Amino acid sequence: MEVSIWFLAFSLLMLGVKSDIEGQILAMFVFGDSLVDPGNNNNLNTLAKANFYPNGVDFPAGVTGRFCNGGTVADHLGNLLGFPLIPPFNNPSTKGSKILQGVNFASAAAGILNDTGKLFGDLFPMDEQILNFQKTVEELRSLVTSSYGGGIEEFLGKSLFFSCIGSNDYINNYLFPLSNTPQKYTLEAFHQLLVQQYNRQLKSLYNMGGRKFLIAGLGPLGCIPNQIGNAGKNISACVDRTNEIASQFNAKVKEMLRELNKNLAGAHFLYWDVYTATMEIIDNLSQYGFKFPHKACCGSGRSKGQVICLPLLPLECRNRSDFVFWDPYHPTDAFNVIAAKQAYQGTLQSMFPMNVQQLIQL
Ligand SMILES: *[C@@H]1O[C@H](CO)[C@@H](O)[C@H](O)[C@H]1NC(C)=O
Ligand SMILES: *[C@@H]1O[C@H](CO)[C@@H](O)[C@H](O)[C@H]1NC(C)=O
Ligand SMILES: *[C@@H]1O[C@H](CO)[C@@H](O)[C@H](O)[C@H]1NC(C)=O
Ligand SMILES: CC(=O)N[C@H]1CO[C@H](CO)[C@@H](O)[C@@H]1O
Repeated sequence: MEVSIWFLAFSLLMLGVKSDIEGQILAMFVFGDSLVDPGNNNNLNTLAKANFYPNGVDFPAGVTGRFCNGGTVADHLGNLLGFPLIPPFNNPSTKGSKILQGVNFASAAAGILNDTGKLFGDLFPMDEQILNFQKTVEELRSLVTSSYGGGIEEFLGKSLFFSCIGSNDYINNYLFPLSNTPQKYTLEAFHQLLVQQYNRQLKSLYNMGGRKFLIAGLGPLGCIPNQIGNAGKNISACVDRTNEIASQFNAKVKEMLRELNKNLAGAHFLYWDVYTATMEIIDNLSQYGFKFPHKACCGSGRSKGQVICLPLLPLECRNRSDFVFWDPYHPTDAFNVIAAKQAYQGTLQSMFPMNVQQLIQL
């Protein structure tokens, strides 16, 4: 009897230790486009890069290739999870112990489709980001055994997979001026093509060991200065048609993730409703500390949305945190701080009420 009480106490103690370990997230792997690219395009032959001032003007690490005055939403989310900056895959120094807390594969101009963004030059489309992840897993295999103790499967199962992709498939493909994609696909068929490819891509990340996924839906693409400046009739309002297109895609992604959650054992895919969260901020601007919802801080032309942020342009906006948008396509550091906090501890959406903080406890 005494023995079993001790055994019980010992077991509870072990459970306590185990659940502490289970509450940890060991690494973060990031996939996506320029919204989360930390400089993977710097050494590629492409126009889609941001490794020049005034990008990074408010970033401790300075100019890095991030399309932002400060940190991306992946940087701020990583910070909340206790990670240092997750290094870019396409950098010779990203190797050895530096990859033990994760790697960022995101590439500016990239989309779900291989063709998306090609008009700007070289890039890593989602399929190639996944191939690059596979290379990282091979490198991690022996590192993980010697430093973490557990196997690679356990390690990946306790990692966060963050994906933020799809905007370019619309903005720089289907909706791009003179694009021939609309001749090949109806809008509905194009949404379906993207969601079917994305489904295959997420499944392959699951098959390689991913279990905890944060999947960002598209933001209100009709509200970016690029759309307002070029396609908007009213510079004080978002472009409804572009917003509708983003919403249609999001609804299909959400449904697709619901299926993955049902069909893939042990998988947790959180759908992050970035669209609603961003509209909430735009509609209640001052409550979030912003003054300008529709025009970019750095850029030129109508709504500062027609010409990208370039070193030659004077940086007129001294208070970057007054702006939702840094340049014609990307939000400011101030916005990314709010968004990351929301992913970490807020309500991501009403359907499956769980946030990243809860996901990592599973
Ligand atoms: C996209 O390109 C990659 C790498 O070149 C290739 O492996 C993959 O099969 C392509 N995807 C599709 C859907 O064709
Ligand atoms: C432009 O949009 C704003 C905000 O929705 C609205 O208040 C204003 O009436 C619109 N102006 C025109 C000319 O439609
Ligand atoms: C920047 O913001 C601060 C505080 O909100 C304000 O005092 C200052 O006048 C602003 N500067 C400019 C150039 O807008
Ligand atoms: C936080 C907050 O005040 N949100 C408000 C934003 O605006 C909408 C529509 O005006 C309100 O319904 C929210 O309560």
